Amino acid sequence: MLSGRTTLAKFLVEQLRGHTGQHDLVSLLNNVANAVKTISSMVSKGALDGNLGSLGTENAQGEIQKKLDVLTNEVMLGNCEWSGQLCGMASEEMATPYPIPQQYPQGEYLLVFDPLDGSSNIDINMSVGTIFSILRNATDAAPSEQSYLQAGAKQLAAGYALYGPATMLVLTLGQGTHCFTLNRESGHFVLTHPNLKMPAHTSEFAINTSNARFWEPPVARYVKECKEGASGPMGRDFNMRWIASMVAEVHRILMRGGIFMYPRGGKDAALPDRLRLLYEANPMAMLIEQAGGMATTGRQRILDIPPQQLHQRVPVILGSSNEVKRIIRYHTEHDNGIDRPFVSPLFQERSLFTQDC
Ligand code: AFP
Repeated sequence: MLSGRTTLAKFLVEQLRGHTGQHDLVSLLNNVANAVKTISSMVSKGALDGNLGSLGTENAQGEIQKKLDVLTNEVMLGNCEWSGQLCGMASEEMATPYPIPQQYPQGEYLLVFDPLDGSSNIDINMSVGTIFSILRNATDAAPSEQSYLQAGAKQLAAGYALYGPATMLVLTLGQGTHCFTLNRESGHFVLTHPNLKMPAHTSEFAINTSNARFWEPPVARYVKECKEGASGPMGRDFNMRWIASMVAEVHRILMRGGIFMYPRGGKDAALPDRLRLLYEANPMAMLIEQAGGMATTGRQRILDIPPQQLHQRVPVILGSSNEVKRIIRYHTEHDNGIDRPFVSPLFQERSLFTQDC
């Protein structure tokens, strides 16, 4: 019994009424939602289906694939390839784009996704998610890899599913960010958090501090000040969270504010950035902006980045707007050379203050 509540199917028809290509986008998003329901069921079985653990293969970025990375990728392909809205798909788990098989009608949209983000958490029964983004193929020709290299500002829709205690689908079509909860009895996604608006102000930050020695000075400065709390320049105490699952992290921030950072500076010098632009940073940036937040590399709005490669990685700083603005300012000050720590000339030479005289 839905008690008059809005289902995803009804919401999509109402949001897209009168838009060009309305029926195709509604059908495509319903297919994505069906894939999400299947993935939700798969991950909820835990070890019962024998699907946990590594597969022993590597994905396009050289990361060891979990069995569920590959299985969930197949679920997304299988649910979305047949119904005529898409002309191609690309995912974290495939080195090159997937053309829609010839036996199916070809559409005008491109679907880009990470089928199981945070999958290193799956074996310990922590929250994971699926992230997706929909683009329009700019020409009538069959899409090439180049067709996917569109700035995030061109996304027609973006969203994620969070597989936590409840399965939630968070979606934007460019008119706000809306959150649906899966009713497992009826099988419907029900609109539970319409038009999310995140607070501009926050006292909660999320970053993997084990990478601190690799951070650029503006990020190190910000985190140092958060840790100084009420006794530092922030003038208030901060709290820290790190789940190592971007979907869960972004969901917390959408719900109660906060800031998430995966900035430049990884343990691997050859891969200084961690998160992927097309299927992690761009969809999350659109959702955050549509809820009143901001998303940046520190020096550039995420949604304005012209992609150069399908699996391109970028620094990501997103969340409550006041804090994101502060970090952008720290980057600007650093780049202009005006945030250098003050060093007293008294300490430069042998002096009264040195211990070795
Ligand atoms: P996996 O999908 O390989 O688990 O990576 C998850 C992720 O891309 C993102 O969801 C997390 O924010 C981030 O990596 C966690 O990175 P750390 O392992 O450095 O904490």
